[in-house]
Amino acid sequence: MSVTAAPTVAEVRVRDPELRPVADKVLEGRRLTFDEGMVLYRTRDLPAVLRLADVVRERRVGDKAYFVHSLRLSQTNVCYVGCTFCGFAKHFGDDGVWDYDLEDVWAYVDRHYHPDLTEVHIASGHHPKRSWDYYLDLVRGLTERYPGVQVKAWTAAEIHHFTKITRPRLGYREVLTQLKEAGLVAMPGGGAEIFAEGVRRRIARAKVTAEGWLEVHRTAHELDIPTNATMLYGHVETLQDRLDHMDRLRRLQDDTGGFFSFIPLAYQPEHNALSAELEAEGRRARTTGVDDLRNLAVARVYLDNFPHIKGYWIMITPEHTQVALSAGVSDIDGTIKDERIAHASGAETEMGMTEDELVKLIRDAGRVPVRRDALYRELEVFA
Ligand code: V47
Repeated sequence: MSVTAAPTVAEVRVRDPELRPVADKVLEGRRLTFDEGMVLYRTRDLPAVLRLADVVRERRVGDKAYFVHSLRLSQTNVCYVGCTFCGFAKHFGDDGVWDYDLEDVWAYVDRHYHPDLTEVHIASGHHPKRSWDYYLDLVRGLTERYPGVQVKAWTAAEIHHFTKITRPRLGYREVLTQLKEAGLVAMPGGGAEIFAEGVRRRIARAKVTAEGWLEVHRTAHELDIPTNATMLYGHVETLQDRLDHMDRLRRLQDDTGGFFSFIPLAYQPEHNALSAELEAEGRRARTTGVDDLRNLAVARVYLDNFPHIKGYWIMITPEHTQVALSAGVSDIDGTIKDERIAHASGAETEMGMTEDELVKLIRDAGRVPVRRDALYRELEVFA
């Protein structure tokens, strides 16, 4: 299939008559309505949905698939927000709690440092006692100590928390401006969970609201801080909730163009209150491979203004991520090295992968691996 010549519906073999007009629109490069997006979720013709997503992916990036030399840093797991899906948060005095001073942060990065390290991705808990200066010093210190390493930090939920600890109280714009002046280069997409109010109230009642999350990202984009967006799925949300989530992101992206990638996060159902609640109801929430693939494919087709859909191998396994490279995914995150959040909720994948493993994973899927930085600039093409 060539990158320029648009395949026809016949060429992508659409068997479901309800999907045909939707497929026509996708192949013509036209935007889908909400109802048409729902057809992608509902149809039994999953192979056609995956092929459509692959066409959209190929039109955007050709044969390339991206990864980054990254390090995850969670400077603390102290958090009192109480999201029910989370197995990561601890309270002071709990077993397994950690709370790094700046010296501990430098020691952590030194321990995991690699000459190709490009991005430190920071996400953590809402710590009730750390001062605002601590966070600025953390970004400044990383930027000064590790030249060439970009700081991608914190989630919109944490940015919202920072506005509450500043005295006098700062707004999103001031908090982000000061972080940017300290060296912040980009922001991760965590904390979005599911925007739909009913579900958000059940799983993340005390967290930043959907509107707040979107406002933080809008403000970041206005300040030229690019960001990502996530969606936590596979728990108590409906398929409409998932598409509604994507729809709100698509509208914000129309306004700002500041998102790089969309990352569906498959719910990890161990050691958290939500999994216990569901078990008490006689339910067990765990996404299947087909659910993961369809979800990524729907995202690729529906989010027509997002440069990349990211397959997060930590949560959906490297094997499914590899298959997802033929279902809309053009980015597989990175080496990561020390992932704590998904593993606290039972993820069974490794804590990190080597560059060689990522390159092989991409090559074996028939794609050309490209090592990128946090701003998606190409650093190395593994031809
Ligand atoms: O903010 C917490 C989610 C996020 C669970 O921007 C859970 O490049 C599933 O945001 N099951 C952290 N998810 C991860 C994250 C991320 C990952 C990869 C790439 C990027 C990026 C961002 O994980 C949290 C929360 O939304 N999370 N607990 C759980 N049990």
